[in-house]
Amino acid sequence: MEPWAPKKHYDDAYSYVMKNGVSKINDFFEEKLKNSAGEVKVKTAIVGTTGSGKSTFINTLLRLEDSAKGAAKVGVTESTQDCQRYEDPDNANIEYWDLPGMGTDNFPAETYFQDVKLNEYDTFVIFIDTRFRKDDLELAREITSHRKKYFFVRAKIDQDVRSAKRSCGESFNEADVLAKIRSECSEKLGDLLSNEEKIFLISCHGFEKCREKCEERGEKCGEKCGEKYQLEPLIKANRDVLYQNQQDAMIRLLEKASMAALEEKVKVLGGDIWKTSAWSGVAAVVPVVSIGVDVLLIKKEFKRYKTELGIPEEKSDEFENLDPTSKAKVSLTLKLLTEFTAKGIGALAAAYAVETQIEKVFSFLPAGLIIACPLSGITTYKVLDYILKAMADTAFAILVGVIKSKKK
Ligand SMILES: Nc1nc2c(ncn2[C@@H]2O[C@H](COP(=O)(O)OP(=O)(O)OP(=O)(O)O)[C@@H](O)[C@H]2O)c(=O)[nH]1
Ligand SMILES: [Mg+2]
Repeated sequence: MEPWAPKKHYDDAYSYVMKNGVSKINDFFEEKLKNSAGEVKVKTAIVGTTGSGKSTFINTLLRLEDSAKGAAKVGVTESTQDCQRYEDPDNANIEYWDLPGMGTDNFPAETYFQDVKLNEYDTFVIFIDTRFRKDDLELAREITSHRKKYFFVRAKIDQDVRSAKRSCGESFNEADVLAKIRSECSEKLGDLLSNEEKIFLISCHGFEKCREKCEERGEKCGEKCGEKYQLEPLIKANRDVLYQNQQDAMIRLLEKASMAALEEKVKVLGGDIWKTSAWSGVAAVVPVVSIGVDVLLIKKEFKRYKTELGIPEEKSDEFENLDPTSKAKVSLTLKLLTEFTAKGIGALAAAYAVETQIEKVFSFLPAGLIIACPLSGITTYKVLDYILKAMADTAFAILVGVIKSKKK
């Protein structure tokens, strides 16, 4: 499902193209991506086995005690019964969803993905505690198959460290214990893990104790504690992916709006042609005048299409920043104007037959002029139609090139 973005940005892009064509469209997109992509709503699902510490993590994120008002419900027995939404305290457009644990009677592992609508989320944090279960791996596989990003959290590390202390006695070494857990996680995840940095060994309880101790000493070292218990790196890694999702969603929205507007604009310009051509036909009553009028008219329309569609001048800064395909198209299209001598127009028109349009030109003309008009009117129609098609093709190439560069 597409992340939600305010419709205002679609409308802005549509209006921009209707007004300016593709002129400086790169700058317009850049500005939107830089200043407005953060308004796209993105969602992270906190998923995994029941009792693994998902709700506790949410409370740590919200900087709330488990018992505080508005905190996620935490408990030694199955606690979260439906999907609960929480806002990131630093960015209201990032939502964390506390999901019910997987593998209970209410949420069996087999149907978990459908039951909690996992497809609606942008990223996933998969929680496990103590042991890896088959279900955890299945869940990761399912998420990967939907091309979504996930992070693995091995929670309650404080418990592991305490247990190791008991069992190892003198030989206890915390760093060794953590390294062993990390390597066990990598081994179990195998090909599901592109990179070991996606595993976070966290402890919300450890973090909270660390922070309390700091405060007792009168120090503010929340970030340092967050680093130690891996909450900070997890939040940052997840935010980086979400930021990219926001950028991607914004560019898709801008693409949709600008393409639709450009199509509309070309349609409107195309609709004008028969009227313009018919007037050129009227001038053909005095045949000597007709050729001169055609050339002027065509040159005038050429310039109008160029402005309306926002085709840049050759050698301008905007032109220099275009991709090679667009540059070549702009050069070719602009060359058409210089080639427009009366003879050139005739040759062009002859090469470009649009017989189906003849009736349109005829239908507009007053009955008495029909005999005198066809040659000039239809020729003008064909030429303008040809020019507009070339110009529109160039404008679309510019737009596609800019969008492509933003999708990288
Ligand atoms: N030692 C320790 N215990 C934790 C930690 N995080 C959570 N717990 C405990 O684990 C138990 C389950 O925590 P929850 O946060 O309710 O787990 P959950 O995954 O939300 O559970 P469900 O909603 O039932 O799926 C609670 O008793 C928590 O206090 C931690 O970092 N260390
Ligand atoms: Mg819970």
